[in-house]
Amino acid sequence: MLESTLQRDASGDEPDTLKRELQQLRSGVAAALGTLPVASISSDTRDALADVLRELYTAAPDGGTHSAAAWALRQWKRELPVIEPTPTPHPQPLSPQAGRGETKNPLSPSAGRGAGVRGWFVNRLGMTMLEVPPGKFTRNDDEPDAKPHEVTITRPFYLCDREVSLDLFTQFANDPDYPAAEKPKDWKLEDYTKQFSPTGDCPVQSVVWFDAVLFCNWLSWKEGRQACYQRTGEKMKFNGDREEEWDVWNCDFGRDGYRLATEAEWEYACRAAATTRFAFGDDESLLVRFGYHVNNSKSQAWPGGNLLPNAFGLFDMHGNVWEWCNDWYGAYDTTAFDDPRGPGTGSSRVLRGGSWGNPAWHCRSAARGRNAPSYRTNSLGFRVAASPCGK
Ligand SMILES: [Ca+2]
Repeated sequence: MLESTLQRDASGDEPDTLKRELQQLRSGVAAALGTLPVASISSDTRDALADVLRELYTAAPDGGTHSAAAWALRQWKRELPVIEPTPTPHPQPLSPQAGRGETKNPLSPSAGRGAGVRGWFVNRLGMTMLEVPPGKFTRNDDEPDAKPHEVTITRPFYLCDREVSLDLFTQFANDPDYPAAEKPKDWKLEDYTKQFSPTGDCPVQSVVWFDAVLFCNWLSWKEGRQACYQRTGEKMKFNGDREEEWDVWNCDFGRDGYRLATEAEWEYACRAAATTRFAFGDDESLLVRFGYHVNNSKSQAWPGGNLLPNAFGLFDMHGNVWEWCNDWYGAYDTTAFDDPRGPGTGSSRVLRGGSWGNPAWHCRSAARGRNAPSYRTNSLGFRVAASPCGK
């Protein structure tokens, strides 16, 4: 049935609602297969189901099914098929003025979208970028005086299926072909880093916001895309435990490179259309299946993709490591509800999702964290996003 479902979907003839229902069915079945005790299934059936999962992993048009199938195959200790990376980025750099209707950028979900075209891709560094469709969510930080308000994400964007790994960040920090001035200043693969991320596929942590931004620019360079982040040339003072002077950075959302998600994009993606406290509902006892937090982490971060993804196919949005967002932290702007990007300046940057060291409450979709962009600790990491095109 699943195979015929795939074939029907590949025809591209179904209305959107049917497509969504089919996607939910496929991703739900894939995840459910991963929960079955493998020993209880005959080997013939097991092989046949593994073939279906591989097909879903490679050909599903939506990231939710792709990630659920990957998770199930890992539970069954089956190798994942190799996905060919997107061969080349956009052949001609997009101008920052590139409009919303642009379809030539391969990051655009509408680019070449026809029968069987996937809403996700794997880049040349092996990172899986998932399309997050536009939509609305209700923002409410659960504080007693907070007024819920609806926020709209007007454009699709891409978000990596997992946090940036220790291996990838180390590759960046050690890249001999990249200018030293554009690399992290004080990040080192020291014992304390390895202690909390014991293998290279664990998320990097102990990175400051500036390190995350530098990584995004390196990744854009590696992938032949335009750097989103530029220093303005200005400096700003900060008085924390000691006086600091920071470079002022600008993020150009019109560029086709990699960047951090805005706080609104992050929460929208974390919720994956759920209106409950977590993407999976309100019952925090279920968090052990979706996110590493104080009850299941054994006081460390864990490899991305170990636990169940959300409906968009994103792993570890709840817990594992906190994730730096692009925004300065501030009270929510309750006058602008489309694609909010936070205050123009501030003294701390937004962190989202909670970590291996936190109780469930700090890992819920609406929970806001913050710290100075120069703050470094073993529970802070990040994941990368990319605009589809244009501003
Ligand atoms: Ca996380």
